[in-house]
Amino acid sequence: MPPKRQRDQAAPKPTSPTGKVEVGVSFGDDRRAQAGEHLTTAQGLRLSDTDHSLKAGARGPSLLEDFHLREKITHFDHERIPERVVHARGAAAHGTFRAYGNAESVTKAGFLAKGRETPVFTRFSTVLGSRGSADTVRDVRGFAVKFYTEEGNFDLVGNNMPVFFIQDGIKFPDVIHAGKPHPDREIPQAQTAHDTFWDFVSLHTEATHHVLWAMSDRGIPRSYRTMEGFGVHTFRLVNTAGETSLVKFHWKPVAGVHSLVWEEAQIAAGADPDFHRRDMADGIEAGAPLEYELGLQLLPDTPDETFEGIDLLDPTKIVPEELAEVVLVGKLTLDRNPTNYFAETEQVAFHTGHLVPGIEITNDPLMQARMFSYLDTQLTRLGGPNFTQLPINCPHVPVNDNLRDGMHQTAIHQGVTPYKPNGIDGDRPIADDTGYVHLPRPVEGVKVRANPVSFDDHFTQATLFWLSMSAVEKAHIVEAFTFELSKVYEMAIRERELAVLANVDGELCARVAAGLGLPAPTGKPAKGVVPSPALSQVPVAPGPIAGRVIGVVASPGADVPGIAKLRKAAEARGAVVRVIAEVGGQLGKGATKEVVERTLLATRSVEFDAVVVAGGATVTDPRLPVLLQEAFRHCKVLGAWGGGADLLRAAGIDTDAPGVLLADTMVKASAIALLDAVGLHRVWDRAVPAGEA
Ligand code: HDE
Repeated sequence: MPPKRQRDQAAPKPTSPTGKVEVGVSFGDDRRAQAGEHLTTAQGLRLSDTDHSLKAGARGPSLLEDFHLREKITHFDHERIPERVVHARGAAAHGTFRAYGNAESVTKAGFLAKGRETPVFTRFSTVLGSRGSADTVRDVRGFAVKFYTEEGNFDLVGNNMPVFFIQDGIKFPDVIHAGKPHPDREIPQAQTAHDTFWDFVSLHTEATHHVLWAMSDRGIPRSYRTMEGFGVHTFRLVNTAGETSLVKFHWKPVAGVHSLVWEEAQIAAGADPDFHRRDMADGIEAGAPLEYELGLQLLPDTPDETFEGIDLLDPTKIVPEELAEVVLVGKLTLDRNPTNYFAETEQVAFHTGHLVPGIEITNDPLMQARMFSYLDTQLTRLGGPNFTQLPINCPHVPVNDNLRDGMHQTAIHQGVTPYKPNGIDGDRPIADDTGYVHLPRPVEGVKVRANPVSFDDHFTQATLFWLSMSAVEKAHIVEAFTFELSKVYEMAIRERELAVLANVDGELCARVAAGLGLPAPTGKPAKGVVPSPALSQVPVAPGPIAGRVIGVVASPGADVPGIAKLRKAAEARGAVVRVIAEVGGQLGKGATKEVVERTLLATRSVEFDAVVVAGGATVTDPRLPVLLQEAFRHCKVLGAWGGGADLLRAAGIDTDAPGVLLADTMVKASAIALLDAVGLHRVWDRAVPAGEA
């Protein structure tokens, strides 16, 4: 129990950040929300006019005594806080984590106990771009989860790729400075297709494995819903008996792992820079939550911290799933959008040091540096040490920390003994071994600036990644390297990166070199590397389509009941149908009406996972062929029923090509065929000759 307030002491009357004392009474259900009938100053003074400053005459200068003008402008002047130096662009959602209970034997972490439900807040982000940059750029995505557990907050601050560019955190400023826009002109924004990035990674070859991931389809996810997540580092789990295991954390999306294609990502960056955050917010609003299962790759805690020759302290290495199974231990459901972007998504503060009993970090030198960085960065970003008192950061358990004062202190601490040991207050609060105990482990060594020798292999796992890709994924990787390197001005950098690729795979190097019109150097790629099929993201069977968008091209006179049938079938699977027409308004009469949600002027193909032309549709707008051709080129499912097929043909679409589904009428069977095809995500047969995919 905290010490009692003394008789002679008082404290400010309990209130909320918005000054409400009473709960309810015309203020809605949240005391933190501003409400009330009248506009006031920050002091609660009712205002009579907020449109005119106080002047010496209607044509005169403004008066210094205008406290309302000064308060309003001063607050506005300070609305922005520094954006995150990395991961500035992000979007987040609230949800719940439900544990299956099968991790109880390996960790005492309470939130993994059977049936335990833990509130969470998850923020997804890009790394390099500024806060206002586009969502669909080629980049790594952050996947940061804050669990408000019964033992305090646990933050799993991961990415959508399982490896990192650097092995030691001391190189982080280097890789980020190289990836950020050039310091002189501040271009290019939010991308790696420029000289400094490729200069750095071609010299710093430990980045090669991560660069392969970034140039693969993983660098341009379809949506947050279809991204895997990874803790990247190896962590240590501790169970109630004090036994330990090493672990790699995985998030497996229920919707499968899918990506955009590069041209689509580029168009989306212009047509809808909010592509991913809109997709997440719309999906949640429409009742299609984002779902992921938490997976543990459990590895024996051996003295050399190595598994099958893979050094588990090296964050540029994965453990292939074929060698160590990913055991699913719980489900994350994100089903509520934030109410206020700034208060929640911007102010949330993650930290790798927010740990709970049963989970410890390892000596991975990248992880070790992160333990310093995350707390430090919040001091500047959130303006002082009390950021944990912000509603989004507050633990959901009692806090009794003896930390005092500081900028923006909102707690009113009682007592006189914020120190230990103390005799005055019976040495409370208590610190004993019911709390977090760092498992005793021997540490010894010579003080050096060095890495283990096992960190020196920079290429074998890059080769493993390349060899694990399907033909279409390989083609995308070649295209991405060729695109990025052709944006590099310095020829020496292009050549140096080709020399790096030569050590990954001769074919990869030759194909990129051919695209750049340069000779392909020879290298020494590792031999006998066994591919890991789990790394490929091409689905073998139709997956869920919740949150997917099907565009239906229509016009007055189109088969509106047919559209309604398709909508019903799509909505039953959590997908959305949007009607596209030349002009807005409503189609159909009576009970079966369809609202035109997109006009050809205001949409692009990138908004849709599949495009279908309704029977009876007549459209002459020249934007339609562009939309259909883009969807075809991006290997999306196309379809038509009745006379709609004529519009496909008029756009130059080969209606005999794979993934172009024609039907006489829109009946249940045609809807099912179409939706199953969307479940396969793309029609890769169109991109790659049959048999090679
Ligand atoms: Fe971060 N990283 N990071 N990082 N990181 C930040 O913390 C840092 C690293 C990751 O949505 C910063 O609050 C260092 C790896 C995510 O708010 C900062 C190093 C991984 C987010 C920081 C790394 C990450 C961050 C910036 C090398 C994947 C966004 C603002 C030692 C496992 C969290 C902030 C959010 C954010 C430092 C490497 C993931 C500066 C020094 C590896 C998802 O503290």
